Amino acid sequence: MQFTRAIVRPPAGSFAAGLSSGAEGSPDVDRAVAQHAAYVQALRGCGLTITQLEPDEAYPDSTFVEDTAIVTARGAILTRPGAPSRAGEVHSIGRCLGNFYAELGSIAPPGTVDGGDVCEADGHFLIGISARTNEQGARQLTQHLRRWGYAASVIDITGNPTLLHLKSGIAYLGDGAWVADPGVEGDLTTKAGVEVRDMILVPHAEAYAANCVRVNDALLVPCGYPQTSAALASRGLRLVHLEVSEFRKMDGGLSCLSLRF
Ligand code: CIR
Repeated sequence: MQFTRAIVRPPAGSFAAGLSSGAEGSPDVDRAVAQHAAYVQALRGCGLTITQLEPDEAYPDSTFVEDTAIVTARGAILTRPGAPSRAGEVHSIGRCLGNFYAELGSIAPPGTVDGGDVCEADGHFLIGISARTNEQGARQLTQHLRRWGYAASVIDITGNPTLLHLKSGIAYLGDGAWVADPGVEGDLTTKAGVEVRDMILVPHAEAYAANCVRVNDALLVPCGYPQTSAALASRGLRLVHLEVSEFRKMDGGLSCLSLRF
């Protein structure tokens, strides 16, 4: 699918107070802001028009805009994030999306959904059940998506505690090609009901590189994962390497920094 727009929000001064599994230390906020600026520049280089929201000090995780909405060619749904500290992030995203979508769906309690758990592959949406997205949320999201004529299926990643979100472990590259963490690959291939023509498995030491993002003719990939990069380059994709070390420290990656549509 061809994207024309992205919504982003630079990290706020409070960024280091966000949620983190904490294994990699505290992020440097100035460096995160610089990495974010380079990310936005890369999106512009892919032909996208950028809507940049103001940093929001009240929500340290609010730079991870992907978790707050599911945006599709046929409609958008505000999520109900699984982490209580992030619940309020959806209000400003809703106001912004109102400029682009006539009507916004929503997820009602007790359902929870984080956008990082939702991966689209040519009109088929995979929804991860995780510590953030629950069965009720996945069911509600599926109803919205089916109403718009999309397919949806669920992958349970709760047995993979190293993955915060489904998209921490898989990315769709287009044309039936996937990048996946070996822990998710089995379910993706056998249970998800999507076409798998090519599968690039990330080595254990490069698990973080499973979160890459196809944007039009380019694939955004994190710096520092040479085996995965070589495998992706061998498929003829135009790779754009981006440094996201400070976002990794907060358990985030390339996909979560934008809403693309
Ligand atoms: C969180 O724990 O919610 C944030 N620190 C990281 C969210 C990353 N989002 C994503 O991968 N979609």
